Amino acid sequence: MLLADLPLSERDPALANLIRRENDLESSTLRMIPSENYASRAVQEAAGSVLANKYSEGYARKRYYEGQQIIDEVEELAISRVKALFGAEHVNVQPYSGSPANLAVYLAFCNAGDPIMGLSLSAGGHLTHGHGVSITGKYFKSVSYGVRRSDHRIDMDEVRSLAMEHKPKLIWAGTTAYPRIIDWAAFRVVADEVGAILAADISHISGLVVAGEHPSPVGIADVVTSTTHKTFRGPRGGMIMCKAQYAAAIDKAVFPGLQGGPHNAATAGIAVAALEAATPEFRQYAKQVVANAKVLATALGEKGYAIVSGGTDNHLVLVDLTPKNVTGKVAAKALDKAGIVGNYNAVPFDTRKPFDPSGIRLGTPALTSRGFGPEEMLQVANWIDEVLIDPANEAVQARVRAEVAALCTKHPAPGLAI
Ligand code: DSN
Repeated sequence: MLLADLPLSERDPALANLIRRENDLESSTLRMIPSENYASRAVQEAAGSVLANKYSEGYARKRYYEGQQIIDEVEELAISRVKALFGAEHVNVQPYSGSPANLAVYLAFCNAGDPIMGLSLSAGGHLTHGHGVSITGKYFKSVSYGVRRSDHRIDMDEVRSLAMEHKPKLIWAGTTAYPRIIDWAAFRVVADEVGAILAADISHISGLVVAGEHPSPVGIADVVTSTTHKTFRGPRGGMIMCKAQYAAAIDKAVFPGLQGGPHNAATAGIAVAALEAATPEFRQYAKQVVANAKVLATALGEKGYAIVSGGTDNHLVLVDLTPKNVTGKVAAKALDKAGIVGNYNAVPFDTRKPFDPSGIRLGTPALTSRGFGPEEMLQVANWIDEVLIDPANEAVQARVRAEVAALCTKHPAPGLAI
């Protein structure tokens, strides 16, 4: 047998073993990072397929390389499914992920030095929405808006007054750590008032948008970006939807502006994810993601945790641990030892540093994908509390980890090897 035909377990046992261990970790722990999920076996098969062998700079029917008979069909299938799902006029499925998708938006609409606006990272925005350490904060004149101190909602009065003052070319509406509904129409009004392009980044919530669990910005925003692996439950990847009038600018910005050949296997995975997202099962999953997050927020609130914004409308809960006298990093590490995997996160108006902030961010997409409902979420809230009451208590962490693993056995994670 040729070396190239050997299975991974024989060709590279060390790496195969690492993958098996990651599989076991994902199987036996509660994955509560809100941006993570379990892609289906079909999505993984497509995303790990022979399509990755092919180079295909350009777009379907207009490529710079030959041999595109199949690739063109793959890309057209992904585009047509995503278009139908979101009701988008134009779709580009080539961005490598969310950050390149967002960079393509800048390239399509802005010049270096132009003013742009986005939600600050500390209030729940994303690095690529103009944060100072990101290229988007260095190459553009970035103006950040925040949330209100009183209720942690995006302050549309501030958005408007900053927009009137700075006249941004581009306004981002989109979040990574914001538990509430985004009012796309209110952003549209401000963007129109100052003549700005409105870009909605729905990376975290695209699965909820598809299912009608969060209002859609498609048709309101000029351009909509998303990753494909979060609530949408596809492969690692990105996509951009836009009004027809911006199609050429967006396509040109993605290729040749920013990227080379698209990752065709990822494109295939997006096509599969879009097929899956059109099913009643997916709608039920998305509904349960939100219901589970509400149960978790309420249960933790009742145990004395400060829940940012007082609750949640989406897939995540941002917990301010200040009343519990434990820091975000200490909490996240203690929970990780107990098999509950989240991430430490700044809370609005945090007085602590980003590397050890006051909060943790917990999401329900992956737990919901493995079939958790309200009963399991109450159990999860109890475990979180048991661990955080004494985050140095390794005996409690070990006991909870064993109980977590037992519950996980009852709810096998989809898409994993047994
Ligand atoms: N890393 C993602 C998240 O966790 O929200 C954002 O890109």
